[in-house]
Amino acid sequence: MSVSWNRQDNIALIWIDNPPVNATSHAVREGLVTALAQANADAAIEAIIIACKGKTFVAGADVKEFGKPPRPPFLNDLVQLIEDSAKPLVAAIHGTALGGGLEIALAAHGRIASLDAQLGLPEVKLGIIPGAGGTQRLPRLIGMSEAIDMVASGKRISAQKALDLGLVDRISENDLITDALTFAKVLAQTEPRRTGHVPVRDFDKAAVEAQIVAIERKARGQISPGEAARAVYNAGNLPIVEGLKFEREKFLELVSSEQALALRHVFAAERLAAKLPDLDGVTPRHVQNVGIAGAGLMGAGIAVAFADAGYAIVIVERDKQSMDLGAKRIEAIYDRLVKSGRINEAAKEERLSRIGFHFDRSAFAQCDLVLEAVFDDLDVKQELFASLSSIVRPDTILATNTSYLNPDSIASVIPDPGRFIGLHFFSPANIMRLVEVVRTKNIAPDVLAAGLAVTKRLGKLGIVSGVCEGFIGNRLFTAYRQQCDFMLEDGALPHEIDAAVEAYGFPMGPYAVTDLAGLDISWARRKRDAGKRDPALRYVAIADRLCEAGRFGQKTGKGYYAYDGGKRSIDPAVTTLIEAVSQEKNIARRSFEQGEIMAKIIDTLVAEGDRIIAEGIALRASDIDLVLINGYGYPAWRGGPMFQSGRS
Ligand code: 3H9
Repeated sequence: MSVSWNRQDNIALIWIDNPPVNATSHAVREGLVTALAQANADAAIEAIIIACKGKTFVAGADVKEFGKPPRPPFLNDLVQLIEDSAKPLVAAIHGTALGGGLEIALAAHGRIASLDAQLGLPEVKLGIIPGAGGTQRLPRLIGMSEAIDMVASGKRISAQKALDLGLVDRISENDLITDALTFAKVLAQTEPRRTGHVPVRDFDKAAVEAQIVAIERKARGQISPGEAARAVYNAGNLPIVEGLKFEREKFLELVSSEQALALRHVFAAERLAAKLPDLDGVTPRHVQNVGIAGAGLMGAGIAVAFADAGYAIVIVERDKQSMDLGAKRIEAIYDRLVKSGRINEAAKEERLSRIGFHFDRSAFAQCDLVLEAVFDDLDVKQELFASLSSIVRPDTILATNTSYLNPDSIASVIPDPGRFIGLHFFSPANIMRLVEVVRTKNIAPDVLAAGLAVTKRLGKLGIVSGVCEGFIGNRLFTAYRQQCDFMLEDGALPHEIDAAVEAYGFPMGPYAVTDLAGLDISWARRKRDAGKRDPALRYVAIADRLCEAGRFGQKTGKGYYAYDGGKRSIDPAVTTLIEAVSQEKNIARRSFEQGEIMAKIIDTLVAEGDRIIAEGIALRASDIDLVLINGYGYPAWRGGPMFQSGRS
């Protein structure tokens, strides 16, 4: 039975029990309709509580039912029944109240949440808008601008923030059901407050319209955030019945759109990525105390990511000066987070208190995992791990964050390579969601499982990669950049390629990205590897020529573009340089349409993705899509190149 109810005192406790996340599947909707009717018909019942078994309140509509013909009772009708309930009704929220789950809670007459609960309307991330009243009821509780922000971003908020905004009425710090019963008894003495009848507070129309325009611009081609914002805006301009009608129609239109299909692919792909056939039933090796070697840009970001997730961290730098610099770097990251309002001063202090700074490796002795983020040089890393082997426990996991070195070569210096793993973070590590979990040659199953468990606890997306030059991500990126360079040499210009890529939905084109990152590091690598290059392969010398001219990107005021006064502009000198390179190879330059540029890029990514899968580096096509979306700005609403090509 996915819905049941019992009485406690004179309160009906309706329980939803639909693992894993109590989604409002058909049986749940049917069960709720029946339970509500029974509880309302029972003369002894004074108030009703809706609560959930398991680890969470309702986390949304059942996404597995999307794309299938809808079966009544529909969620929006059920939500209306809840609001119309003659007897006062309380939603008792623990875990997450998301999407349709929050819509149920919004229609209740009172909401109580446990302290660690999270609430949100994440529908836009699935390419849709809330379809059961969320756009109309949320602004009635928290105001127009806050509601637009929450619905269009899809972000979750904490119970405390929900209380501050007026989204929940009470927080339970003890037993949720006991506190919900107390609350329900209070509500039983009053007329139910029906959210749909609450007027939307006055708001500044011009400011909200500007907010919506900004949301649409930021969505870069994704439809749902703007549509969601406009649906919420209706709550301030239309009677609720009309607002609900518009919302429902828009929901039904979007749920079968291409973008929603692509985003559902991403949703399913993310859950699949964590499932490895050979790890079935394997318990991850335990990790709580984490050591990080090196507190440069990468190490500092990684330390913050671990501290944010509640780990205890030991950082070791090679001397006092580097250690102090590392500590300053980490503090600076937290200062920025405090300044932007993402965390408060107390949270900063608490997280910093869990990071210990040392300049002696013996501080790693008690760590469950030691991750290096030192200079990307084989000798440096081998020396580190060779010395660690005699410091840490025999079961301590050793991890490298290398981007380009072979982790198996690094592991060759330790006696037990089964405990060696690659954890390749992307920069800035406390922000970027992707982590490549590198399956080294001799890795123990519980170490690989630990890699995935740790990335999940960090709130990141771990994608398992085999060992190859650049792993999955940088290998795809290299192929993509090479294709762009071919087009430059054949007749396109940097701004044309950047414009095509940005119009497709990437936040930045490849040449703007390169200018931002700097051209010098990859130039140094090319020079170092020049001897290994196959002379029969096409080589584009444009980047080398730019570097020879001292154009290292934004930091030198010029790269693929000029940056006079920091503002990017097309530089005729670069056009001349590119044309000269084409001429040296007798290439007759031609023009490229945006569509052709993108078709070539996608074909290249798909071909490289196919090779990566054929070599067993990636497990599945959908992992290729996830790496590009989460590491390189590929627009999620397009699903990824493998999805576009029908491979995933
Ligand atoms: C919506 O509500 C529309 C309404 O406005 C209108 C309707 C008319 N449905 O993520 P996990 C499964 S749209 C079905 O690894 P966690 C998931 O596939 C919905 N299944 O766990 C996986 O199953 P499996 C709005 C779902 O603890 C298992 O649960 N809601 C759903 O890391 C565990 O998932 C959302 O978008 C679902 N809605 O995180 C919420 N959700 O093992 C989406 C999960 O067989 N969900 N499953 O692959 C989440 O954000 C996370 O799952 C959650 C738990 C935070 C809840």
